[in-house]
Amino acid sequence: MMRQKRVCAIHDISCFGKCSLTVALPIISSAGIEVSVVPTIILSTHTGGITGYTRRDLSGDILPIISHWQSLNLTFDAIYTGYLGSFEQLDIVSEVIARLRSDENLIIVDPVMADNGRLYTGFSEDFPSGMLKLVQKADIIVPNITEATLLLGEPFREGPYTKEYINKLLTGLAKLGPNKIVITGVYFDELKYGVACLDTSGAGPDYVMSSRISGHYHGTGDIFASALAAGILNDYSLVDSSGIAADFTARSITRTELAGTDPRFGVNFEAELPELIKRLGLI
Ligand code: PXL
Repeated sequence: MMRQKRVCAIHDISCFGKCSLTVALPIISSAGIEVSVVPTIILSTHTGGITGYTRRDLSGDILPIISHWQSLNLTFDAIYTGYLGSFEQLDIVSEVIARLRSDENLIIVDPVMADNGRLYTGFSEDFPSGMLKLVQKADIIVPNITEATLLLGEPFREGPYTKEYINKLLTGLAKLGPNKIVITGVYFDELKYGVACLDTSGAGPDYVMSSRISGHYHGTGDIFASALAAGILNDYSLVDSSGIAADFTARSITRTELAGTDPRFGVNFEAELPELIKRLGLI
C-alpha cells in the first residue's frame, strides 16, 4: 500500500456559498488525499455579491495550531493557501510555510485577492504587494488574469487576449520564483475559455480551452485550484492536471446553469466528483 499523502489547506471557511475550505476539503479528500485545515477567518457567507456577512478573524489561532502539529511531528506533502482574512495574515502564512516546508513538499499558493479588474471587498490597495512575498515562496501559483497583473504591477486589461500577452504574464510570474504557473480566466476569442500553464522544466506554455459558459459563478477559481492540486498530488503533470481540473469546473458550472441556481451560491461540483475521481484513475 502506498502511503497516503497529506495536504495542509489554509483558506477561509465561508459557512454558506461554496468556496475555499468548503470546496478544497471535499475535492482533495475525494482524490484520496488527507486534508488538514487551517481556517484563516470564518464568514457567514463569502463576500462576492453578498452583503451583511459576519466575520471572525482567526489570526491568533494559526501559529498555535501549527506549533501543536509540530509537537506531533506532522508532515505535509503540500501546503495549499487561498483566501486570507487580512494583510497581517500574509506574514503569518509566510511563517507557516517556513515552518512546514521541506525539500520534498510542494507550496501551492492561490493568490486570491481580485477578479474582473478589481480587488475583492475588504482588501486594501497594498494587499497585492504583500501577496507578492507569499508568491515568491511558492512552487505552484494559480492566479486569475487580474491577480497576475496585480502581482506584476501591470494595469488590468479586458480580453480577449493574445497568446503573446498571456505568455508575457506567464514568464513574468515565473521570474518571481514559482516554477509552475497556471493562469485562469484566459480567452483568445468569445467562444472558448480556459487556462494557460507554464512548467518551467518543460517546453510550454500550454493552453487548455473549453466552450465558454456565460455568467460568473462564485467559487469556481477555488474549485479549479483544488482539483489542480488533487491532480498534481496524484502525480499528473501540470498540463494534465489543468485539463482534468478545467473539465471538472466546466462540467460543474454547466450543471449549475441548467439548474438555474443563483450564481452567488456556488456550483454543483458535488455531482461531478465521481467523474473527477474516474479522470484521476482512482476508480
Ligand atoms: O472564491 C474566492 C473567495 C474565497 N473566500 C471568500 C471570498 C472569495 C471571493 O470573493 O469572498 C470569503
